[in-house]
Amino acid sequence: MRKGLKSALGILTVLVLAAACASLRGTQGGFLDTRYSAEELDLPDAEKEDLVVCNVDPRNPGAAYLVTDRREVYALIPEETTWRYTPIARLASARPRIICGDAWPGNGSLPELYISDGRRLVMLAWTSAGWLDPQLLYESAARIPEKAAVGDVDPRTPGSEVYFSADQPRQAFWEGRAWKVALLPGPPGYVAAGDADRTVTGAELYVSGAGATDQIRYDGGWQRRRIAAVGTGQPQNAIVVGDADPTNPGNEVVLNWHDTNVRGRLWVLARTRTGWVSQLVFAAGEGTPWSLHHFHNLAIGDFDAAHPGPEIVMTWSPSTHNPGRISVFAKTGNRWEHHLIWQDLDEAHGIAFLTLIPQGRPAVIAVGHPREGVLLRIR
Ligand SMILES: [Ca+2]
Ligand SMILES: [Ca+2]
Ligand SMILES: [Ca+2]
Ligand SMILES: [Ca+2]
Repeated sequence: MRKGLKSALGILTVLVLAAACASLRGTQGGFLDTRYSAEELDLPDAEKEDLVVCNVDPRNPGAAYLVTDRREVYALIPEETTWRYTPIARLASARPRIICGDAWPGNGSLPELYISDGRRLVMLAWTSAGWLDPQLLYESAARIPEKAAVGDVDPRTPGSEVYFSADQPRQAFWEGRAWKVALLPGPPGYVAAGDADRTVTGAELYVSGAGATDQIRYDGGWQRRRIAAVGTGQPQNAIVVGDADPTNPGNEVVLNWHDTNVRGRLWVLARTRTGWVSQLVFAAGEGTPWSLHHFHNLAIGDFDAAHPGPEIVMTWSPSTHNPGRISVFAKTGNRWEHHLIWQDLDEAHGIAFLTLIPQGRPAVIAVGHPREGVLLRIR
């Protein structure tokens, strides 16, 4: 990190620490499911694009990492009654997306942060010497539109690789001394990596574009095949792999989509004994005058004990920007339930599950525009 920036960030940290002392306020109106409590978080005063909860820094287990439109990456560190936040890097792009995973052996089994930063894919890693300068993994001619994905999809490399899409889907992998990037087959799309197919050993890659979601795996060569044709004609906004459906063993692929004049849809793709099945979980705007539905990020976790098994949480808006909403989707028997648990005037974008230390209580943290951050817990 350049010296001038480092000292500027140091001064900023002190100011931020002072401001954070009075950080907890009651939620300022808006809708909230009475089973939950909400804390409005005093976070960096910039549009918050995305966040991830990650044990990237062993000094701060349970910390969240935030990227803003002011090109900053912050560590958000939960403390007894407040949150401390501190800048850790400055990047190039105003619309970054962030994920966490372990694809770099240079800091052992600690995970790293991978940020789609405009046309660049960047790694932020903590080592025993501190935060490394942002490492450029790839610079693309085309924009890298969404989050990268980390998973051990390729058996030829030890451990996990990083996947992303620009003009085509690509794989970045650490080759002992340097990052290498290889092309994957087929058209680009939003990517997710994980083990959602028990008939294929290990993790698979999922690439989802307009009206088509494909599985990519390595079996003596890259193989790509269609598993769903949902979201016809329009791009989706998020895709994740996790155990979303308790009635189907193991993980599923969850994705949403929206575009102008299209009613948003949330889908779960499940590999059953007989093949891939697409389940429509939520169709926003049926029977309403709304024509725009911006679905944002998704996360999967077992958060709410009122539902046995896991839940999906999603940030979205019933119109172009606000209000921001958080919904929970949970499957009981054959039925997907929808609970709108939070709504406020600010837009909600990034969302992640969190375990509050030391209480060990589960919580959901969400951030958005123009400046809100909210922490939801079960009462
Ligand atoms: Ca590592
Ligand atoms: Ca591998
Ligand atoms: Ca598998
Ligand atoms: Ca499942």
